[in-house]
Amino acid sequence: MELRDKQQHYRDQVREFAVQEIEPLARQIDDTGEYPRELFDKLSDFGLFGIQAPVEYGGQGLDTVSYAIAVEEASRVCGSTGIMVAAHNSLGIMPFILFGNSQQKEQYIPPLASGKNGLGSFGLTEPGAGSDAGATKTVAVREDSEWVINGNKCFITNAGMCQVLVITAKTEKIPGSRGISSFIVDRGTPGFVVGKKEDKMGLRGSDTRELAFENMRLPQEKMLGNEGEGFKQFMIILDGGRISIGAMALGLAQGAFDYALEHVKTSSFLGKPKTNYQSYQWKIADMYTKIQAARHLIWHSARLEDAHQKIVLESAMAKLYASEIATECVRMAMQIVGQRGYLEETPLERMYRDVRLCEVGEGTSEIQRIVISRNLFKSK
Ligand code: COS
Repeated sequence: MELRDKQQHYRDQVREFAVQEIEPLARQIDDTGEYPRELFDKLSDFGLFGIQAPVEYGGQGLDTVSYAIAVEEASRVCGSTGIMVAAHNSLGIMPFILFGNSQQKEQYIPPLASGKNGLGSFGLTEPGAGSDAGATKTVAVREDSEWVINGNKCFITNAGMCQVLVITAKTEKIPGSRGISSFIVDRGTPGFVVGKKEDKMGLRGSDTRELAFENMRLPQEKMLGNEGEGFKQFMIILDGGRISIGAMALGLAQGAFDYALEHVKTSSFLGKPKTNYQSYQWKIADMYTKIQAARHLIWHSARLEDAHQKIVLESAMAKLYASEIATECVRMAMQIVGQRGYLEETPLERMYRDVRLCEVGEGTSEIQRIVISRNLFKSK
């Protein structure tokens, strides 16, 4: 699948930036669980916090294919950076781009696109409403001209670094997903409590937290879109988010593959180059084929999105396939490299932990299969 010249040029630029600036700090980020401020500022200067935000709001105004490329390249060297960039762009800013009124766009997109004052975040998941996103228990009750919000959210990416986030809350007592609305919550709003950072298996430099809303009062102008539209808005956002997590999985798979390929090309076994052995040849061939197939699915979804076509089916397939082959490829790379891949001195053990999120985060593989099969059952 060919890239346009501009996309190819962007890919080269992001790769160079990722290799020079992000990769040398990837292990430190994983070890400490802290994201260095200096590197964060470099991501901001490079424009990675406003990839698809319109130029008039201070963003890069790039297409979805370029966005997927940026997430892939960042994740190829550092999963924590990949998910931070992915969650911010697709979940943090996109609700404002797609559903904000002009005042909300003007107020929120420029600072989010720069990232200098913090990131954007997305509060959908709750302790009792993960895969069943419509089971939201957070409630917003109207009192005079304000909404009083109570509830909890969990597994919220970038929560500790966010300047603003969009959340869902039930505004009407209608069962199921209808009656859910979206609200904009600024950091520092009284009653908005950010919990402690979660201690995760992988992606340790990415900031994941619980949130609580305790009699948090918001004026009507903090509602995003119309009352009752929250669930559909979030489903549309997640369609795009699936391209991002697919791209993140792809980057991790490509990073592991590159490491394994280099190992095979430069090592020998029983006095012969490893490239001579079918055992290595087949593993390398299988990995590369699957990685390319995943890239095709991701870029195809991204192109459909750029053409304003529906991507529900395609993005679910892209995320499902990329996540599953990425887990397989990282495991295969470790098998190729042997015990050295199990040591912290190689990136493989980190990738092995990082990649596991892709099959369980932003919609499990099982959820993707539900979305795919529902689409097939209803189509003629
Ligand atoms: N785009 C636009 N509208 C959509 C949509 C989409 N992708 N998906 C659903 N909708 C609409 C439906 O058309 C329906 O509209 P009407 O009420 O007008 O008929 C409404 O939303 C409800 O849809 P549905 O009945 O399919 O909702 P369900 O509760 O059955 O949804 C799944 C079930 C599992 C698909 C949904 O809860 C889901 O995607 N869960 C995963 C959530 C997730 O990924 N969480 C991780 C977040 S981490 S940031």
